[in-house]
Amino acid sequence: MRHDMFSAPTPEEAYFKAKSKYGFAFRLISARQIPIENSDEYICEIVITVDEELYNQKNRQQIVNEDKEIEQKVNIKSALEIFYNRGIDKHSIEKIISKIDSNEILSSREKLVAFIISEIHNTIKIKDENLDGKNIIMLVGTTGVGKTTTIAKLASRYSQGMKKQVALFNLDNYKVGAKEQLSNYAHNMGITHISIDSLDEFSSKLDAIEEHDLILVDTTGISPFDIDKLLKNVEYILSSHKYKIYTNLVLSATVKYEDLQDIYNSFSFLDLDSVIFTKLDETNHIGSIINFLIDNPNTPVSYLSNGQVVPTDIVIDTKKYLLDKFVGTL
Ligand SMILES: Nc1nc2c(ncn2[C@@H]2O[C@H](COP(=O)(O)OP(=O)(O)O)[C@@H](O)[C@H]2O)c(=O)[nH]1
Ligand SMILES: [Mg+2]
Repeated sequence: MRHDMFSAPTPEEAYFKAKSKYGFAFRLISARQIPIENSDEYICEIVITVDEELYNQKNRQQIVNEDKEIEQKVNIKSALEIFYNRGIDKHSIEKIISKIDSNEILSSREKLVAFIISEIHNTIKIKDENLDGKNIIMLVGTTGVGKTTTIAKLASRYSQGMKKQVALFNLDNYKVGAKEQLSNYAHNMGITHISIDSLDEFSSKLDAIEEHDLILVDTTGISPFDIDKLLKNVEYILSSHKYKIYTNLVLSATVKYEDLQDIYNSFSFLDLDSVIFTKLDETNHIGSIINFLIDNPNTPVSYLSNGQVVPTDIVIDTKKYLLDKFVGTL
Protein backbone atom coordinates (compact mmCIF):
# COMPACT_ATOMS: atom_id res chain seq x y z
CA MET A 1 0.00 0.00 0.00
CA ARG A 2 1.10 3.58 -0.60
CA HIS A 3 0.15 6.91 0.96
CA ASP A 4 -0.89 10.00 -0.91
CA MET A 5 -1.71 13.45 0.35
CA PHE A 6 -4.25 16.06 -0.81
CA SER A 7 -4.79 19.57 0.43
CA ALA A 8 -7.57 22.08 -0.19
CA PRO A 9 -9.37 24.89 1.68
CA THR A 10 -11.97 22.42 3.07
CA PRO A 11 -11.83 18.72 3.97
CA GLU A 12 -14.62 18.04 1.43
CA GLU A 13 -12.59 19.54 -1.40
CA ALA A 14 -9.47 17.61 -0.39
CA TYR A 15 -11.53 14.40 -0.28
CA PHE A 16 -13.00 15.23 -3.69
CA LYS A 17 -9.50 15.60 -5.14
CA ALA A 18 -8.56 12.14 -3.86
CA LYS A 19 -11.77 10.72 -5.27
CA SER A 20 -11.23 12.21 -8.70
CA LYS A 21 -7.75 10.69 -8.80
CA TYR A 22 -8.40 7.22 -7.39
CA GLY A 23 -12.16 6.74 -7.66
CA PHE A 24 -13.33 4.93 -4.53
CA ALA A 25 -10.28 2.68 -4.29
CA PHE A 26 -8.64 4.44 -1.33
CA ARG A 27 -8.96 4.66 2.44
CA LEU A 28 -8.75 7.82 4.50
CA ILE A 29 -6.01 7.66 7.08
CA SER A 30 -5.90 11.12 8.57
CA ALA A 31 -7.15 14.66 8.14
CA ARG A 32 -5.89 17.82 9.72
CA GLN A 33 -6.19 21.57 9.48
CA ILE A 34 -3.03 23.62 9.21
CA PRO A 35 -3.20 27.35 9.94
CA ILE A 36 -1.94 29.53 7.10
CA GLU A 37 0.79 31.83 8.32
CA ASN A 38 -0.20 35.47 8.92
CA SER A 39 -3.86 34.70 8.21
CA ASP A 40 -6.98 33.47 10.00
CA GLU A 41 -7.48 30.76 7.42
CA TYR A 42 -6.64 27.07 7.36
CA ILE A 43 -5.59 24.58 4.79
CA CYS A 44 -7.00 21.06 5.09
CA GLU A 45 -4.73 18.16 4.42
CA ILE A 46 -5.85 14.55 4.13
CA VAL A 47 -3.71 11.46 3.87
CA ILE A 48 -5.09 8.38 2.16
CA THR A 49 -3.80 4.93 1.41
CA VAL A 50 -4.14 3.10 -1.92
CA ASP A 51 -3.07 -0.10 -3.56
CA GLU A 52 0.54 0.21 -4.80
CA GLU A 53 -0.27 -0.68 -8.38
CA LEU A 54 -3.01 1.94 -8.66
CA TYR A 55 -0.75 4.50 -7.01
CA ASN A 56 2.02 3.88 -9.53
CA GLN A 57 -0.34 3.92 -12.46
CA LYS A 58 -1.96 7.24 -11.51
CA ASN A 59 1.23 9.02 -10.57
CA ARG A 60 3.14 7.88 -13.60
CA GLN A 61 0.34 9.19 -15.75
CA GLN A 62 0.37 12.49 -13.91
CA ILE A 63 4.11 12.90 -14.40
CA VAL A 64 3.81 11.97 -18.05
CA ASN A 65 0.96 14.47 -18.47
CA GLU A 66 2.90 17.22 -16.74
CA ASP A 67 5.97 16.50 -18.83
CA LYS A 68 3.87 16.57 -21.97
CA GLU A 69 2.37 19.91 -21.01
CA ILE A 70 5.80 21.42 -20.39
CA GLU A 71 7.10 20.02 -23.66
CA GLN A 72 4.12 21.43 -25.54
CA LYS A 73 4.65 24.86 -24.03
CA VAL A 74 8.31 24.78 -25.06
CA ASN A 75 7.35 23.63 -28.58
CA ILE A 76 4.76 26.36 -28.96
CA LYS A 77 7.08 29.07 -27.65
CA SER A 78 10.02 28.15 -29.87
CA ALA A 79 7.81 27.68 -32.95
CA LEU A 80 6.08 31.01 -32.46
CA GLU A 81 9.33 32.84 -31.93
CA ILE A 82 10.41 31.80 -35.41
CA PHE A 83 7.42 33.62 -36.85
CA TYR A 84 7.54 36.63 -34.50
CA ASN A 85 11.18 37.14 -35.43
CA ARG A 86 10.13 37.33 -39.08
CA GLY A 87 7.61 40.06 -38.50
CA ILE A 88 4.43 38.07 -38.07
CA ASP A 89 2.09 39.72 -35.60
CA LYS A 90 0.96 38.01 -32.42
CA HIS A 91 -2.70 38.34 -33.34
CA SER A 92 -2.11 36.78 -36.78
CA ILE A 93 -0.43 33.77 -35.19
CA GLU A 94 -3.16 33.49 -32.58
CA LYS A 95 -5.69 33.34 -35.40
CA ILE A 96 -3.80 30.37 -36.86
CA ILE A 97 -3.18 28.64 -33.51
CA SER A 98 -6.89 28.77 -32.75
CA LYS A 99 -7.44 26.40 -35.68
CA ILE A 100 -5.34 23.61 -34.14
CA ASP A 101 -7.65 20.70 -33.44
CA SER A 102 -5.24 17.95 -32.46
CA ASN A 103 -2.59 17.54 -29.80
CA GLU A 104 -0.45 15.78 -32.36
CA ILE A 105 0.39 19.15 -33.97
CA LEU A 106 1.70 20.43 -30.63
CA SER A 107 3.84 17.36 -30.03
CA SER A 108 6.86 18.78 -31.82
CA ARG A 109 8.20 22.14 -32.86
CA GLU A 110 8.59 20.96 -36.47
CA LYS A 111 4.98 19.81 -36.71
CA LEU A 112 3.75 23.12 -35.34
CA VAL A 113 5.94 25.14 -37.72
CA ALA A 114 4.71 22.99 -40.62
CA PHE A 115 1.11 23.55 -39.53
CA ILE A 116 1.54 27.33 -39.38
CA ILE A 117 3.17 27.37 -42.81
CA SER A 118 0.40 25.27 -44.29
CA GLU A 119 -2.17 27.65 -42.79
CA ILE A 120 -0.31 30.59 -44.31
CA HIS A 121 -0.31 28.66 -47.58
CA ASN A 122 -4.09 28.26 -47.35
CA THR A 123 -4.54 31.93 -46.50
CA ILE A 124 -2.74 33.30 -49.53
CA LYS A 125 -5.23 33.68 -52.35
CA ILE A 126 -4.13 34.12 -55.90
CA LYS A 127 -6.04 35.95 -58.59
CA ASP A 128 -6.11 33.90 -61.74
CA GLU A 129 -5.47 35.67 -65.00
CA ASN A 130 -8.82 35.52 -66.72
CA LEU A 131 -8.69 37.64 -69.82
CA ASP A 132 -11.67 36.31 -71.74
CA GLY A 133 -13.72 39.06 -73.34
CA LYS A 134 -12.85 42.73 -73.05
CA ASN A 135 -11.14 43.89 -69.91
CA ILE A 136 -9.85 47.03 -68.33
CA ILE A 137 -7.15 46.61 -65.72
CA MET A 138 -6.59 49.67 -63.61
CA LEU A 139 -3.65 50.01 -61.25
CA VAL A 140 -4.07 52.31 -58.28
CA GLY A 141 -1.74 53.10 -55.41
CA THR A 142 0.54 55.69 -53.90
CA THR A 143 3.09 57.57 -56.00
CA GLY A 144 6.37 55.83 -56.72
CA VAL A 145 5.13 52.37 -55.78
CA GLY A 146 5.71 51.00 -59.29
CA LYS A 147 2.40 51.29 -61.16
CA THR A 148 3.78 52.56 -64.45
CA THR A 149 6.61 50.05 -64.48
CA THR A 150 4.19 47.20 -63.72
CA ILE A 151 1.81 48.37 -66.44
CA ALA A 152 4.65 48.28 -68.97
CA LYS A 153 5.49 44.71 -67.92
CA LEU A 154 1.85 43.62 -68.14
CA ALA A 155 1.45 45.33 -71.51
CA SER A 156 4.36 43.34 -72.85
CA ARG A 157 3.07 40.11 -71.37
CA TYR A 158 -0.39 40.50 -72.87
CA SER A 159 0.50 42.00 -76.21
CA GLN A 160 3.65 40.12 -77.05
CA GLY A 161 3.15 36.98 -74.96
CA MET A 162 -0.59 36.48 -75.38
CA LYS A 163 -1.19 38.37 -78.61
CA LYS A 164 -3.94 40.51 -77.15
CA GLN A 165 -4.84 43.88 -78.59
CA VAL A 166 -3.59 46.08 -75.77
CA ALA A 167 -3.97 49.81 -75.25
CA LEU A 168 -2.46 51.90 -72.50
CA PHE A 169 -4.49 54.61 -70.87
CA ASN A 170 -2.76 57.28 -68.95
CA LEU A 171 -4.49 59.14 -66.17
CA ASP A 172 -1.06 59.97 -64.87
CA ASN A 173 -1.47 63.68 -65.37
CA TYR A 174 0.26 65.20 -62.38
CA LYS A 175 3.68 63.63 -62.29
CA VAL A 176 6.17 65.43 -64.44
CA GLY A 177 7.57 63.14 -67.08
CA ALA A 178 5.16 60.34 -66.25
CA LYS A 179 3.31 60.61 -69.54
CA GLU A 180 6.55 60.27 -71.41
CA GLN A 181 7.53 57.28 -69.28
CA LEU A 182 4.46 55.29 -70.30
CA SER A 183 4.30 56.55 -73.87
CA ASN A 184 7.93 55.50 -74.35
CA TYR A 185 7.13 52.00 -73.21
CA ALA A 186 4.06 51.96 -75.48
CA HIS A 187 6.04 53.26 -78.42
CA ASN A 188 8.73 50.58 -77.98
CA MET A 189 6.15 47.83 -77.88
CA GLY A 190 4.05 49.27 -80.70
CA ILE A 191 1.03 49.62 -78.46
CA THR A 192 -1.68 52.27 -78.58
CA HIS A 193 -1.16 54.87 -75.89
CA ILE A 194 -3.79 57.39 -74.94
CA SER A 195 -3.15 60.12 -72.48
CA ILE A 196 -6.00 62.05 -70.97
CA ASP A 197 -5.96 65.20 -68.93
CA SER A 198 -9.38 65.12 -67.34
CA LEU A 199 -11.48 62.36 -65.94
CA ASP A 200 -14.34 63.24 -68.33
CA GLU A 201 -12.10 62.49 -71.26
CA PHE A 202 -11.86 58.86 -70.19
CA SER A 203 -15.28 57.94 -71.51
CA SER A 204 -14.93 59.80 -74.79
CA LYS A 205 -11.54 58.21 -75.47
CA LEU A 206 -12.91 54.77 -74.73
CA ASP A 207 -14.89 54.95 -77.98
CA ALA A 208 -11.65 55.33 -79.86
CA ILE A 209 -10.18 52.08 -78.63
CA GLU A 210 -13.13 49.77 -78.97
CA GLU A 211 -11.25 47.18 -80.98
CA HIS A 212 -8.83 46.52 -78.11
CA ASP A 213 -9.15 43.44 -75.87
CA LEU A 214 -7.36 44.88 -72.92
CA ILE A 215 -6.88 48.37 -71.63
CA LEU A 216 -4.32 49.01 -68.93
CA VAL A 217 -4.96 52.18 -66.97
CA ASP A 218 -2.26 54.03 -65.08
CA THR A 219 -3.44 56.44 -62.40
CA THR A 220 -0.55 58.18 -60.67
CA GLY A 221 -1.39 61.40 -58.88
CA ILE A 222 -5.12 60.79 -58.77
CA SER A 223 -6.76 60.46 -55.39
CA PRO A 224 -8.81 57.36 -54.61
CA PHE A 225 -11.87 59.61 -54.39
CA ASP A 226 -11.37 60.90 -57.92
CA ILE A 227 -10.84 57.35 -59.16
CA ASP A 228 -14.10 56.37 -57.48
CA LYS A 229 -15.84 59.29 -59.19
CA LEU A 230 -14.36 58.24 -62.51
CA LEU A 231 -15.48 54.63 -62.10
CA LYS A 232 -19.01 55.74 -61.26
CA ASN A 233 -19.03 58.05 -64.29
CA VAL A 234 -17.92 55.38 -66.72
CA GLU A 235 -19.89 52.45 -65.29
CA TYR A 236 -22.67 52.92 -67.80
CA ILE A 237 -20.32 53.41 -70.74
CA LEU A 238 -18.31 50.35 -69.71
CA SER A 239 -21.34 48.10 -69.67
CA SER A 240 -22.36 49.26 -73.15
CA HIS A 241 -18.81 48.63 -74.36
CA LYS A 242 -18.78 45.17 -72.76
CA TYR A 243 -15.64 45.92 -70.80
CA LYS A 244 -15.16 44.44 -67.37
CA ILE A 245 -13.05 46.58 -65.11
CA TYR A 246 -10.61 45.25 -62.55
CA THR A 247 -9.05 47.53 -59.99
CA ASN A 248 -5.75 46.41 -58.53
CA LEU A 249 -3.98 48.07 -55.65
CA VAL A 250 -0.21 48.25 -55.99
CA LEU A 251 1.68 48.02 -52.69
CA SER A 252 5.40 48.04 -51.98
CA ALA A 253 6.95 45.07 -50.19
CA THR A 254 9.30 47.47 -48.40
CA VAL A 255 6.49 49.14 -46.47
CA LYS A 256 5.84 48.05 -42.91
CA TYR A 257 2.68 46.17 -42.07
CA GLU A 258 0.75 49.00 -40.38
CA ASP A 259 1.34 51.23 -43.41
CA LEU A 260 0.27 48.50 -45.85
CA GLN A 261 -2.99 48.21 -43.95
CA ASP A 262 -3.48 52.01 -43.81
CA ILE A 263 -2.92 52.35 -47.56
CA TYR A 264 -5.21 49.40 -48.24
CA ASN A 265 -7.93 50.94 -46.05
CA SER A 266 -7.72 54.26 -47.86
CA PHE A 267 -8.25 52.53 -51.24
CA SER A 268 -10.57 49.73 -50.19
CA PHE A 269 -13.81 51.55 -50.97
CA LEU A 270 -12.84 51.19 -54.63
CA ASP A 271 -13.92 47.56 -54.54
CA LEU A 272 -10.44 46.19 -55.11
CA ASP A 273 -10.10 42.97 -57.08
CA SER A 274 -6.55 42.19 -56.10
CA VAL A 275 -3.27 43.54 -54.82
CA ILE A 276 0.10 43.60 -56.56
CA PHE A 277 3.26 43.73 -54.45
CA THR A 278 6.30 45.46 -55.94
CA LYS A 279 9.96 45.85 -54.97
CA LEU A 280 10.29 42.29 -53.69
CA ASP A 281 13.89 42.45 -54.84
CA GLU A 282 14.56 45.18 -52.28
CA THR A 283 13.78 43.12 -49.18
CA ASN A 284 14.32 39.65 -47.80
CA HIS A 285 11.67 40.11 -45.16
CA ILE A 286 8.11 39.71 -46.24
CA GLY A 287 6.54 39.18 -42.82
CA SER A 288 4.58 42.39 -43.38
CA ILE A 289 3.05 40.98 -46.58
CA ILE A 290 2.22 37.66 -44.92
CA ASN A 291 0.63 39.53 -42.02
CA PHE A 292 -1.35 41.66 -44.41
CA LEU A 293 -2.64 38.58 -46.25
CA ILE A 294 -3.57 36.80 -43.01
CA ASP A 295 -5.50 39.90 -41.96
CA ASN A 296 -7.19 40.38 -45.33
CA PRO A 297 -7.83 36.75 -46.29
CA ASN A 298 -10.24 37.64 -49.09
CA THR A 299 -7.75 39.79 -50.94
CA PRO A 300 -6.03 37.86 -53.72
CA VAL A 301 -2.57 38.64 -55.07
CA SER A 302 -2.50 38.93 -58.85
CA TYR A 303 1.15 39.78 -59.63
CA LEU A 304 4.46 40.48 -57.97
CA SER A 305 7.20 42.75 -59.21
CA ASN A 306 10.76 41.86 -58.28
CA GLY A 307 12.86 44.41 -60.13
CA GLN A 308 12.93 47.47 -62.35
CA VAL A 309 13.51 45.68 -65.62
CA VAL A 310 10.67 45.77 -68.16
CA PRO A 311 9.31 43.29 -69.17
CA THR A 312 11.05 40.47 -67.28
CA ASP A 313 10.78 41.35 -63.59
CA ILE A 314 7.26 40.15 -62.98
CA VAL A 315 6.02 37.06 -61.15
CA ILE A 316 2.81 35.29 -62.12
CA ASP A 317 2.99 32.34 -59.71
CA THR A 318 2.55 34.69 -56.77
CA LYS A 319 1.74 32.15 -54.08
CA LYS A 320 4.76 29.96 -54.71
CA TYR A 321 7.09 32.94 -54.87
CA LEU A 322 5.81 34.46 -51.61
CA LEU A 323 5.93 31.15 -49.75
CA ASP A 324 9.39 30.26 -51.03
CA LYS A 325 10.68 33.67 -50.07
CA PHE A 326 9.10 33.52 -46.62
CA VAL A 327 10.04 29.93 -45.85
CA GLY A 328 13.55 30.62 -47.15
CA THR A 329 14.11 32.98 -44.23
CA LEU A 330 12.88 30.53 -41.58
N1 LIG B 1 13.71 47.71 -57.11
C1 LIG B 1 12.53 47.86 -57.71
N2 LIG B 1 12.17 49.05 -58.22
C2 LIG B 1 10.99 49.17 -58.83
C3 LIG B 1 10.10 48.07 -58.94
N3 LIG B 1 8.99 48.53 -59.61
C4 LIG B 1 9.21 49.82 -59.87
N4 LIG B 1 10.40 50.23 -59.42
C5 LIG B 1 11.03 51.56 -59.49
O1 LIG B 1 10.31 52.44 -58.65
C6 LIG B 1 10.31 53.75 -59.20
C7 LIG B 1 8.88 54.25 -59.36
O2 LIG B 1 8.19 53.42 -60.29
P1 LIG B 1 6.95 53.93 -61.14
O3 LIG B 1 6.50 52.78 -61.96
O4 LIG B 1 7.24 55.21 -61.84
O5 LIG B 1 5.91 54.21 -59.95
P2 LIG B 1 4.47 54.90 -60.02
O6 LIG B 1 4.63 56.29 -59.52
O7 LIG B 1 3.61 54.10 -59.10
O8 LIG B 1 4.00 54.81 -61.42
C8 LIG B 1 11.05 53.64 -60.54
O9 LIG B 1 12.37 54.03 -60.34
C9 LIG B 1 10.96 52.17 -60.88
O10 LIG B 1 12.03 51.74 -61.68
C10 LIG B 1 10.50 46.82 -58.40
O11 LIG B 1 9.78 45.80 -58.42
N5 LIG B 1 11.73 46.76 -57.79
MG1 LIG C 1 3.48 56.29 -62.72
